[in-house]
Amino acid sequence: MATAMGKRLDGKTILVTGASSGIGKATALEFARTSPKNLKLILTARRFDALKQVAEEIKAEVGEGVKVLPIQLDVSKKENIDKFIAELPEEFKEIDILVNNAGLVRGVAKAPEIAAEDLEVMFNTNVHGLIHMTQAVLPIFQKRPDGGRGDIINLGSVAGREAYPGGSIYCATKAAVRSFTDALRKELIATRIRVIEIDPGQVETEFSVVRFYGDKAKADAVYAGCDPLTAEDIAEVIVFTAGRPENVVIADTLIYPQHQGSPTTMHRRS
Ligand code: NDP
Ligand code: 8X3
Repeated sequence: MATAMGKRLDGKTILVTGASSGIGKATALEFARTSPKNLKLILTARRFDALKQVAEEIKAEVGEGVKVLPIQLDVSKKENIDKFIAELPEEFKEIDILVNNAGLVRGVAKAPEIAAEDLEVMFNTNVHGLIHMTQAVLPIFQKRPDGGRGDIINLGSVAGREAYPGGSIYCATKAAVRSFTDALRKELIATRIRVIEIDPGQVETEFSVVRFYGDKAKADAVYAGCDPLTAEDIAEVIVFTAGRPENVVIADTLIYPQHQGSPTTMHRRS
């Protein structure tokens, strides 16, 4: 029997950016599990083979009720996003939920040692990409009655609330996401468009492997003696926010694992 949340999500078209791993992949799977009878999922990332694998996992788990469209997309360039929206197949054009999840951190350098390339990649992906995608999808929402309908779910971070040494650029990108999200919610107040921010603390995904440029040992050390959140923990929160009744907006969230109290306040088992 379908849950109330499953019924509310039934028939929706959902776009998840950064769905090839971590939180994005888990979110795609969680949406499919929650509403397995009639759902459309558009999954994007740069790694197309990984997206196809996610599509296969969803099909194996829930069957044919969830239609998955994997599309290769680098969100860091506006022209890619415009082309992607323009070329969406007719049956996937009416997006109802946008999960702006694609994002990354590169390095732990402190000024003046921050590489120009890392600065550009982080801002172009986490900030420009999220804003360009939001601007590309909003007109679809705004064509609907009552000023518009749809959900925009942005992945911020605890790092956007409290900056830490060695994370200045990543923290600045997530602070920018927070400001943009807050302003957007206010700009859309006369519509039925919900604007939602998800701010996780420490989640074990490919995030730290990317931060340390592929050095798995350094990434593993980040989680040593801790019980970090899983991608599934955050996926459940994302799907919960999208699955609320239309008049309920979970505007903001902060999700920690038990051992964490801020980006730098951690209890580690000795
Ligand atoms: P992962 O590295 O596991 O996943 C990141 C996803 O973003 C991948 O699917 C990656 O796909 C995609 N991505 C990166 N760059 C681009 C790009 N230019 N264009 C399109 N897709 C891109 O990390 P997480 O799942 O942890 O991260 C997801 C989000 O959660 C990020 O926004 C991150 O900042 C945020 N977050 C993570 C936390 C953590 O501790 N892990 C805590 C708080 C927030 P591909 O490489 O195939 O392009
Ligand atoms: C990821 C959380 O604290 O590693 O957004 O930057 S942190």
